[in-house]
Amino acid sequence: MKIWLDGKLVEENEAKISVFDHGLLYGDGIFEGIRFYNGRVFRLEEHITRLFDSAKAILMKMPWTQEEVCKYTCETIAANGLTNGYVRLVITRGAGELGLNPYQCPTPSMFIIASTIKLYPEEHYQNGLAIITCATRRPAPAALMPQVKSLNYLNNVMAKVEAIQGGALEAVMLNEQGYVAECTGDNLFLFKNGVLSTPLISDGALDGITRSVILEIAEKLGIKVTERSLTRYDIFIADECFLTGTAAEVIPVVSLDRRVIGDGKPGVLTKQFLKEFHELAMNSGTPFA
Ligand code: PXG
Repeated sequence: MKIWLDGKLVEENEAKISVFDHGLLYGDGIFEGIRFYNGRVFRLEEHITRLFDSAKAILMKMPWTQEEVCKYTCETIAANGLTNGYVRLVITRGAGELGLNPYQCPTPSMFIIASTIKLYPEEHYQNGLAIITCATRRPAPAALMPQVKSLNYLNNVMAKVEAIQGGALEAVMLNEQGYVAECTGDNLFLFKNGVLSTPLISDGALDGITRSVILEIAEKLGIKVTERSLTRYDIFIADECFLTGTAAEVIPVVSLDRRVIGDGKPGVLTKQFLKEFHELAMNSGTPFA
């Protein structure tokens, strides 16, 4: 596997970063996960824009332009001979002295990995996912900005552990007020009486790219959407529920905390959104070959 690292494509075993890198020492850095389908990168510009917004928010001065980062992303995928898969971009604060001060790190490091990812077994895309609510809360937006796709994922990792230990593959995370924020690596949607609802970003959700694709599809289909504070109650009484994310794509949810949602099968509207999503994914995007 060829890895893009600070301007060069190198072999995997040569792709190394310093133990003094603040990305490793403090989680001081940002990332993006992007899928490519059929020789085209899905929503590349949106992902790279979010990456640069994350950089701006954490005062990281980017030595590359957005166009350059798009180009390096495409080059890395092409160099690995992949047609469908997943590309991960990581930008760390770079190597510096010990101590939190990011100004100790003169230049950020970037690496790009083009690979594949599978979050959930195929059967759950057909039959739906059983999820649980975890006790681990999302940090308050004033503590850690939810829009920043940072390298601080310990909160999400601990929530994922709770899911697994509770016999589920994914967990709903609540914020400090008890409102639904999102899952550990996906945004959450539900349908009630034909209306699509999803939590507010200010309730602690990442402003997901797949989330915005779903909102576009809803607009195209003329389905009413509300972005609002949701509680577990709203999920319990929902007709349908599904999760979205680059890695997860669109996956139906059929129970929460062992309570059946709707009729316990992936819903009609969810299936329609799944289909629309795959059509968009397979037929749009930035060619990389
Ligand atoms: N919430 C969180 C906390 C995420 O990390 C999403 C929502 C969905 O956002 P997008 O923009 O992808 O629709 C994410 C994204 C991985 C992996 O390696 C995780 C994500 C994306 C890609 C890979 O587990 N999470």
